[in-house]
Amino acid sequence: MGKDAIKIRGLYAFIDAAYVGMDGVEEAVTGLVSGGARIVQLRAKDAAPRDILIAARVIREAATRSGALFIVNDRADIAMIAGADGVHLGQDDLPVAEARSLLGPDRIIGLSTHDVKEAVEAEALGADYISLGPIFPTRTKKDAQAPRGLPLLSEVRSAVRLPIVAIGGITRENMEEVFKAGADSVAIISGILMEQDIKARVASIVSIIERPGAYQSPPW
Ligand code: TZP
Ligand code: MG
Repeated sequence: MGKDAIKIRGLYAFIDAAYVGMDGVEEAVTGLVSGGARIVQLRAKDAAPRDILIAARVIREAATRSGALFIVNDRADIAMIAGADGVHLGQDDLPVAEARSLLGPDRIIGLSTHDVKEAVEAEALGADYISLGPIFPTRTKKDAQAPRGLPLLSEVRSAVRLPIVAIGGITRENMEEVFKAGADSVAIISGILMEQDIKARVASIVSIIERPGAYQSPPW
């Protein structure tokens, strides 16, 4: 496990260009980190690689100033060039081994999973954390698979030691049951980025997560 993977816990926040636009990246990252986000992922599905790189550099600076981890979605090359802390790969992106050879042992590699088999494989492949989802219905991911539900999250929790980032339809209101089902971290996209005041929403989520006893401690 990369040395920073242990930091994959609590809120996993996003800068998703579908919500904030490429022009809104700087304002969004400022809102997220000033609200207390410790992990931010850049997700820009429809942007050109050179525009993703520009956005990544903006986020890199803001994340460095605040000490947050910065993860780039899909693109190990852009993660490397921008000096991100890691990359988040889908099942059809570069294989973990190839991304690892690009990024080296210390960068974080996350892998999207949808069932127990993929989760166990991800661990064997050397991923540092997995995402699991969609837990609930979501409108953010156009090609999302059917909602997995909390029982599957608990099954995956028993099957792997890696940090689990639960994703899909998670909100401030339902995140506590997601942690209780075994998530180490909750990914929340629309539940933050559709808010008028991103900073206030993040601060509110973080204060709930940090309340003593609000969720189970990671096993590692
Ligand atoms: N992967 C599985 S569900 C999802 C992704 C990227 C979208 C989650 O977005 P939201 O708005 O938090 O439901
Ligand atoms: Mg992807």
